[in-house]
Amino acid sequence: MTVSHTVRWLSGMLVGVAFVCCANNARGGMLYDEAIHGDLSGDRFSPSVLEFGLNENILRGSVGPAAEDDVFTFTLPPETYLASVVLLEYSSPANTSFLGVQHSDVYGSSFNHWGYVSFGQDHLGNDLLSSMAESRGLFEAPLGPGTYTWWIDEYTQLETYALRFDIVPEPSTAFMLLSALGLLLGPALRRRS
Ligand SMILES: [Ca+2]
Ligand SMILES: [Ca+2]
Repeated sequence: MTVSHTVRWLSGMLVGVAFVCCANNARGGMLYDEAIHGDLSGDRFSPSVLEFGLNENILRGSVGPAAEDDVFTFTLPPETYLASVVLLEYSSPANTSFLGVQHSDVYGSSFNHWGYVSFGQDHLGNDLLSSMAESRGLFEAPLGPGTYTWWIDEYTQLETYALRFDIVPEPSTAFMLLSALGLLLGPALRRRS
């Protein structure tokens, strides 16, 4: 293959890569704010279904006192993973709240968690997902494709919170694209040098 053929082939590949990237960006992250979109379900067996997308998904709401909990579920499609869950905002007189996760479309048990974390002001700006993974050692962060249900609870006091769920393409996808570009660019650059 001549250099000109290689360059034309590379151009076609770049267009393809750009198309894939744009398509992925089109499924961008979302904002769910209870003040705008309504209270999330408090039923562990009928959670609110959220359509999270790639990039940053922000969830803002409140729980407690009494039995006001928030339970929601979302599905990570193939070739995506949940990289982190960052606490952006938090306010509660108790300063101790609970976030649990189940690898399921419901939260079947209120005491047998797949992963969990107790969090408060000290966790602002921190990734909670790694602590949840370490809590029982049943999974590792990041989370891969699948359906996960989350439960936010505050025992006695009003709690307001904002969480950011960071969803990104699987490393293998980006790695394969970069590897393909490297294989294409390598011979072309060597011939031109
Ligand atoms: Ca709520
Ligand atoms: Ca609720």
